[in-house]
Amino acid sequence: MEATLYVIPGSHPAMAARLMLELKGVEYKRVDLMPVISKAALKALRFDGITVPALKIDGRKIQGSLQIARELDRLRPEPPLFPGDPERRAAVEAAERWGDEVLQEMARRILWNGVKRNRTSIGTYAEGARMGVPIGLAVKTAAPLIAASVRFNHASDENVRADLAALPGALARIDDWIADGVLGGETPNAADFQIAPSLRLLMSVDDVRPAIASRPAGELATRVVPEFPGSVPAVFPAAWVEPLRNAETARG
Ligand SMILES: N[C@@H](CCC(=O)N[C@@H](CS)C(=O)NCC(=O)O)C(=O)O
Repeated sequence: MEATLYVIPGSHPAMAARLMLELKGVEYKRVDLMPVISKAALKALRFDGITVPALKIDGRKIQGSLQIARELDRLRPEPPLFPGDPERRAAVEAAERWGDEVLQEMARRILWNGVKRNRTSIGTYAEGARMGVPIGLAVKTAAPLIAASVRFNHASDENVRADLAALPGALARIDDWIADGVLGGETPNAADFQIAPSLRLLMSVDDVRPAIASRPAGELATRVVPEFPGSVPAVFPAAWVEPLRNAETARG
């Protein structure tokens, strides 16, 4: 099986695809792309969409972490990414979809707004990546790229303040799924692989990490994704972070 995975370093759905390929034991070549520039690169490679993860496998082009999960299960059924029982499969798919549509976007907005406030932090997400240009140079020229990413991802101050306020509810939902056995089984399923990288990306943001690390969601994230690059120092106004601190105190 010949596979090439196109990623952006620090991309959470790209990490999901990497981990699923590893679980399935599929050897692949990883190509690291710069954000924004990735869109043109993917067009040149004749992918239909403009986002990573993008996978070429045995001549086929598959884009999107959900689609990649299904294609991998089709090509290599063991170990399965979804439960065989239809009811349990539906629960995993619902959690996976929420991870894709809601949590992924929250994490992306919080990250880019944080990076906008501390631009040099962008370089920390490229640790271990092969970008084709020295990381120091990429960081120096990153300002327009960060501005474009903030716009593209709707990472406005207003949205991010609302995301930080909504995060305790999102974390409680994940803890509930873990308690119900939808997430957190011995072998991770597609929803674990979808949700854990978003949590890891959020945990790379210093203002957010304490609200996640010591709860079941945080333990799941570090177990499923042992290594995740990047770090944004404390950058958000205290009033924005307050809902997270209140949620921590309420949990004891
Ligand atoms: N929900 C899609 C989203 C993919 C997505 O938006 N990827 C981002 C990186 S995390 C991307 O390629 N953005 C383009 C850019 O940053 O220029 C998935 O799970 O595959």
